[in-house]
Amino acid sequence: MIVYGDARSGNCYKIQLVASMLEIEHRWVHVDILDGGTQTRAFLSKNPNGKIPVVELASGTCLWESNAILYYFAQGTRLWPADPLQQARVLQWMFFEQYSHEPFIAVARFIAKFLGLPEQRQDEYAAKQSGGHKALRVMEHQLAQTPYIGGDGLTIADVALYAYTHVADEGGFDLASYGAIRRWLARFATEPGYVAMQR
Ligand SMILES: N[C@@H](CCC(=O)N[C@@H](CS)C(=O)NCC(=O)O)C(=O)O
Repeated sequence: MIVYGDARSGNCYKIQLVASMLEIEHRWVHVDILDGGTQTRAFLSKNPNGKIPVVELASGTCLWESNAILYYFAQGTRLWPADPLQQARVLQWMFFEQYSHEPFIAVARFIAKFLGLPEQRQDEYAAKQSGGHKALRVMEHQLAQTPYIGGDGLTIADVALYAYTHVADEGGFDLASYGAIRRWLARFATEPGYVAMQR
């Protein structure tokens, strides 16, 4: 299996995490998004949406969208619950991650860390802060009640949300007032198979 990605991207780091936690052998091929690496004809044949991560299975089939890739690998493992309601709960948090969390926290981080906070994107960066903090408050509320985001056990919803939450400071989000989130981040980093993000 080949993973096309950039290790500094949270969406790609999710795949690195799940592969390590589930001991899935793979080869990592670096794709540079700032240098047009996702817009080449060869890359677009793997993902017509022109984004990383992409996983190319041994059969040659390609799968994209980070959370769909997490689901593909997690089925039948400790990271995917058996109960249908719990499964829906995990999906609830993964959709939350993509619609209410990543578009604020990941994009603010991209503007600051990858682009160096250029003048023409400073208003956009500032506008991302309130949405990011709203997402963090929602997570804080849940994590004050349960040890993991979906309830009592670790799932791919934790993997999906850990990826950008643990580097939220790089997007200007101070986690000091989010005690439950910080305890959850610390707990997550002790899970078997955990690997740190290359930053
Ligand atoms: N919803 C997608 C988002 C993927 C995404 O935005 N990838 C970024 C890097 S983190 C990318 O490839 N950007 C390049 C581009 O949009 O041209 C996922 O979860 O995989």
